Amino acid sequence: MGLATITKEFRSISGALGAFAMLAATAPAALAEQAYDWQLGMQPAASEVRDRIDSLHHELLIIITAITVFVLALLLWVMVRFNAKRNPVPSKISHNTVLEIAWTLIPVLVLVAIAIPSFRLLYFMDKAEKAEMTLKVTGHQWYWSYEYPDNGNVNFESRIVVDDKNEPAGNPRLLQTDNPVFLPVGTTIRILVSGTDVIHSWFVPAFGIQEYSVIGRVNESWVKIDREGTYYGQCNQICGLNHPFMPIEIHAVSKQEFAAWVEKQKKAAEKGAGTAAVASR
Ligand SMILES: [Cu+2]
Repeated sequence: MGLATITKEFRSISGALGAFAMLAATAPAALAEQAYDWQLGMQPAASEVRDRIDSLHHELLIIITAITVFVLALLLWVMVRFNAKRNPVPSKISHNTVLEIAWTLIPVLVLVAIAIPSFRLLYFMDKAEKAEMTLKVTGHQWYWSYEYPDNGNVNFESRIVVDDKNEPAGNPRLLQTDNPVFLPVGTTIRILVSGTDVIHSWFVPAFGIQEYSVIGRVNESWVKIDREGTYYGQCNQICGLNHPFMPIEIHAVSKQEFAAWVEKQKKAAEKGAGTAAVASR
């Protein structure tokens, strides 16, 4: 490969990288709460739990990179310095107490250094401190149902909106539901997850929540949503035929808007013989 070819290669690679960076930077803001084409990295965080998950991820990435580089350097050193040509008479030493203690103790210390922030995060995610309201989520084959025990027991089923050619362009495919979940921002919300048939999993990446919905059990999680917007999630436990078709759509709104939505749901429930399966779009 001549110098000119290398320069040309480099130019095309850096051009592609530049285009890629621009693509990432100009990803439509409206789609920020869901995955988009050619996405790199994770969805932006919308809760403190997810912020902390991201921080731990970054810390681990640094540790992993350092270890990988160190091991690679050792391997290269051995290959170059101690190959059969340069080192024809190999050493017969088979023990070195200091070295053996070091390569046992250092990995233990690295694991402890990882375990401390990891457990701290695990307990932070575990339960809401002083929850202001509760959302109960139930997984079914193949849809979700929701209950708001602290808000007049509003409850409804939420099913996928299948592809509709009349939908305005830009609406996310296979992520929309007929009855989106409404939640207030800036509110500590306890989330209880259960199931009725097989194991599902309520997964909302932007909130950092992935909770199994298990029959006869109630799993707990929580969220305090940072900002208004529409957030999407999916069942991420293989649960059967229509596993990919039970999306989660959450509209995070202001406390006032949420209160208004609750009132609307309650009124509709009174009219509709006690069941509040109200289309809210
Ligand atoms: Cu499922």
